[in-house]
Formats: sequence, structure tokens, C-alpha cells
Amino acid sequence: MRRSIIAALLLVAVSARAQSPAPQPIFTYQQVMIPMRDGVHLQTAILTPVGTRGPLPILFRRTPYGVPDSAPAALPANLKELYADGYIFVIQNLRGRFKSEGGFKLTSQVNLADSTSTNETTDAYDSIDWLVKNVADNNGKVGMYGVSYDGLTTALALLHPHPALKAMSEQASPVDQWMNDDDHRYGALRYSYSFEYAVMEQADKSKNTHFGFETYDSYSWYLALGPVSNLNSKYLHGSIPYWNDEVAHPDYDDFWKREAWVRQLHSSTVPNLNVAGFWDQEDPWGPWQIFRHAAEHDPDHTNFMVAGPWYHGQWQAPRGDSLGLMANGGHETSREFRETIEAPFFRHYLHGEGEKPAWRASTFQSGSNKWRTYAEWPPRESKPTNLYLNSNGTLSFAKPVAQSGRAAFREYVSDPANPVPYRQRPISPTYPAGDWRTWEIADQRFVDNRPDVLSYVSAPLDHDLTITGEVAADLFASTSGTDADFIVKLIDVYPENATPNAWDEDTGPAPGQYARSVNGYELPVAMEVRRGRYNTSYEHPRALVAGAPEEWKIPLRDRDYVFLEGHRLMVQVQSTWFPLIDRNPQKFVPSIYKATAADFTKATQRVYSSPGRPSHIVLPVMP
Ligand code: PG9
Repeated sequence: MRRSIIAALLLVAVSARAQSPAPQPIFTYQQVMIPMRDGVHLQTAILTPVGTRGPLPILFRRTPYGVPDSAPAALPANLKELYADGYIFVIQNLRGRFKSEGGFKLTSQVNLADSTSTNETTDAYDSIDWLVKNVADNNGKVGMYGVSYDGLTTALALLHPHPALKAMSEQASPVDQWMNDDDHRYGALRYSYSFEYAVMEQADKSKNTHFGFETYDSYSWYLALGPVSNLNSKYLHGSIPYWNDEVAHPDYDDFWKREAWVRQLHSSTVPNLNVAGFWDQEDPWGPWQIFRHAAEHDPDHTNFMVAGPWYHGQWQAPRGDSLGLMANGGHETSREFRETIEAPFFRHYLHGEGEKPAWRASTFQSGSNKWRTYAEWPPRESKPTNLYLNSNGTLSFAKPVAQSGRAAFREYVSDPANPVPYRQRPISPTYPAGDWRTWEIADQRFVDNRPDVLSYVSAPLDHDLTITGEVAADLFASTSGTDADFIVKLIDVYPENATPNAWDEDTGPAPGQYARSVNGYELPVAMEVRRGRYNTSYEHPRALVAGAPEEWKIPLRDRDYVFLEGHRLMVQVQSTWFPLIDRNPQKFVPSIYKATAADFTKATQRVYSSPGRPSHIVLPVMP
């Protein structure tokens, strides 16, 4: 009896579903080949919302990753807010990718002085010109937007914008691939990423290629490979042009300076909402530089900065209620960003409705877990305050005093044959991006007890400590070798009785799993590497003097973070971070990319803590 009732109910449900009308298409789809000034045609998809009346603005995105070949059956979560306001969405493959004609160079070189050249700036210009003249029912206003490469192609339009380009939101755009974006950090090669990425984009024009590692743990693969030069001799054989360029140009030469397109930007040419993630594992730095360059001349205040607790692009995830182990105090930061910042921004400039932002910068501040707005960045009230590394392994705001009989340094042996992994092994390949996305938030206890990692810890804080602005490390350090890397991490150590966090829908496993304990969690707030050969000049590397202490200034980027009462601060120092950063041979050679296995040597690194050599972190402390 019971069974037949259930069967009857099921039958009703099934036939109700069968009778319910098929879902209505939300977009009409069109694909066109748009001509550029040199006759090259670019593959472009146009998605027009069904059933809208009256002309609409265009939202334009330019990508190397492929355009949709049909209209989406359902609205992607990140487009909900924009869709509600009404836009024609246009997505274009860059030249040389998929069915777009021409060659894909994977560089952002733009020579404004050469009127015959084509590049991403001219391609954006020509495409917008075509779109406003040819797309039905557009209102003559175009916005550009996109994350990472799509953010870069957005930002490059700033250099010579088409008059119809009325607003843009570059999100995680790189600006200078040698200095601090995907491929290097102040000249230190972001080894695994830049190699795997170049293969992904340049191995095959018609797809995104994942390099075939023979082992799951890429740490052991890269270590067994030996010197960087073996990548070409054993695997690539010169087939990936961008990788060839990288190893042909180790120093900050004209190749990289031309690549650093932001050097040509000195004013806010188009209203721009710059967006950055504080834990962005790829491009955390570029948006801040675009924001600062555009601010050089911004009389109408059209240049804005937004940052939050996000991995690369996480602000476009459905909710953003946590990042790894770090919860956001009940906030769905990604949805809130789109609803209250991104959509109103485009609504103001492209639909002429609502106000422009009243602030210059807005952040979601972790720790306090609150949205903040700032009239200027960094806020005037934030004061650079030194936090000193002491030779007994503590951290304090008091400068070290001379101590007779006690060594004013700590030391460790750095061995390129046994480098410190940058995240817990096994280290999966970068693509498809599984745990790569959240490694910057990983609990640092996994390296705490390594003999080649120094840890310095403060006493528990007796009040909340807010840092807002640029953080930096100022190390006094020496090596027994003639080249060296120093990696510095600023860490928030949670108390042992911290409250557990829930898993996040964007980054965590299936529902029903246990909340993760954050007791004693060592949460990295800022991390960076500095390569000794470039300590005094980026253009002209030089050998370090073995045993001679020198000052290492290591920028740790913009932050907005509250270390809560009861938490402790920690600083870790180490000299390898593998395979994120290639291994420094620790012996000076003209190019590390030509080093042989015999060049790699152990070295003893010292970090000083004396009145004359007071290693410290500079914290932008808010009153
Ligand atoms: N971080 C990627 C990238 C951007 C620009 C240049 C090279 C790589 C990306 O996610 O698109």
C-alpha cells in the first residue's frame, strides 16, 4: 500500500515535470569574425539577452582561453547581477587562439609610437569600433571586464581607449611579468607556473594543453629533472616560444621593460574598477600598480581599487564565504562584491543610473571580517611600524639591544638538493587547478620543524592589531655562497582554542564533512622571495660577497588585515620554495637558466638581529 502511494506520487511528479514548459533560452547566440586593421579576423561570440526592449550597452571580454560555441542553458552565477541590469555580452578569442587568425605571442608589449603595429590595445580598439557599428540594438556604450589574462586585455585598452569604451573592470591583470606577476618575483623565476602556463597556451592553438607529468607529485618531477636548462633539452626542444624568451632573458632587460606595459600609463583614461585578491596565487600585484599609475592624473576620480580575501578570481565564485581554512564571518564576499560594487559601477557608467563609488578603495578586511572603504590608499592614519626579529626566535616591537656573549644571528644550511616545498607534498600539477588555487592560505606548520626554516614568534597579542597598507621585510642577512634567495612569510598564529570554521562551497569538499579545526593554524598573511643577484640592480646581477651581511628589502605588497587579540605573529625565513621558485645554485653564475648540476651547492645563511643589523618587518599599523 505504502509503496503504491509513493509510486503514485512519483508518477505525478514525473508527469508534472514532463508537462512543465521547456526552459526559455536566456540569450540569442551569434558568432562573427571581426576584422582588425591588418586584415586578421578574430573569432567573437555575441550573447544578446532574449526579450529585452531598447538598446543595451555591450560588455566585452577578450580571452586566450576559448569563447562559448553556443548560448549557456543557464545563467552563470557570476553574471546574475549584470544580467539583471541588461547587457549584450561579447567574448572574443585573442589573435592566434582557437579560430582567431594571426599569431598568439603571450606578451603584452604595446608600442604606442609605432602606428603600424598591432597588439592587444589596437585589437580592442578595432573590435569596439566594429561592435558599436554592427551589433544590433546596442546603445553605443561599451564596458570591458575580465579576470587575469582577460583582465590584462581589458587593462591594455587603457593605453589607447576607443571613445565608446565608457567603463572597465580589470581584475587581477598582470603589469610586469619580470617584477611581480605570474612569471617572476623580482627576477626570481616562478618556475612551475610559468613553464606549465606557457605550455598550456602555446603547445596547441586550438586547445588549452596540460603538460603530461610522469609523476603526480610535481615536486619530485622537477627535482629529478635537474637544472632548468633540462626542460628544453629533455622535453620542450625549443617548441614553446614564450619559454624560450624567458630563459633567453634572465635579467630585467629591454624585452621585459617593453613587456611592462604599465610604465606607459600615467592617467585614468577610462573609469576603471581594479580588483585584486589578497591571496591571489598568480596576479596579486598588477591591479594595485594600475590603480597607482592611473592615480597620477585622475581629476574626475574615475579610478577605483577593490581587494578582498580571495584566491585568483575567487570574487567571481558563487559565494566566497571562506578561503581554505579562513572563514569570512558569515559574509558571502564574492556575491556581495558583485551585488554592491561591480554591478552598480557598470550601471552608473553604462546605464547612467545610480552614483559612482564615493570611495577610492574598498576592501574586505580579514580578521575583523568587515567591508571597509577608504578615501585614499593607503589611509593617512596607517603608520609604518617595525616588528623586529630577535636572535632568540621571538618577535617584538622593541629594537634589539646589544647582548654580550650571545650570537646576534640565527643560521641554517640551505641545500638545493633538498629544497623546502612551497606547499605540502604531493604537489599536484598547476593545471587543472586543484589545490594550486588555495596554497597561499595553507597552514605553514608543515615546514615549522625543518632545520632550513627559521621561525620567529611573538607573545599573544593583548589587543587587536590592524595593518592597512604596504607591508615590507627588511632583512640583514648573509650567505656563505655567492648568490642566494631569501623567502619571508608573515603569519597569523591562531590560538590553540580557536573556533572551527565551516567548509566553503567554492574551495571545500562535499557537504557533510567535518568542519576543519583551526586550532594553532599558521595562516600566511604575506609571503615573498628576493633573489640576491638582483639586490642592488635588476639589470646587472652581481655576485654576493660570501659571509658579508647586507640589507635585503623585500616588499610584501598591500594588505588589510586584523591580527586578533590572543593571536600571535610569526615570521618564517627560508631560502628555497620549490618548485614554485626555481632553485638558486647559491653560487653566482651569469645565468641560472644555463647553470649545470655541478653549480648547485649548499650554503649557510645567517639572519642578523643586532642594533646595527636589526632585521624587521615594516607593518602599516592603524591606530
Ligand atoms: N594568470 C594567468 C595569466 C595572465 C596573464 C598572462 C599570463 C598568465 C591567467 O590566469 O590568465
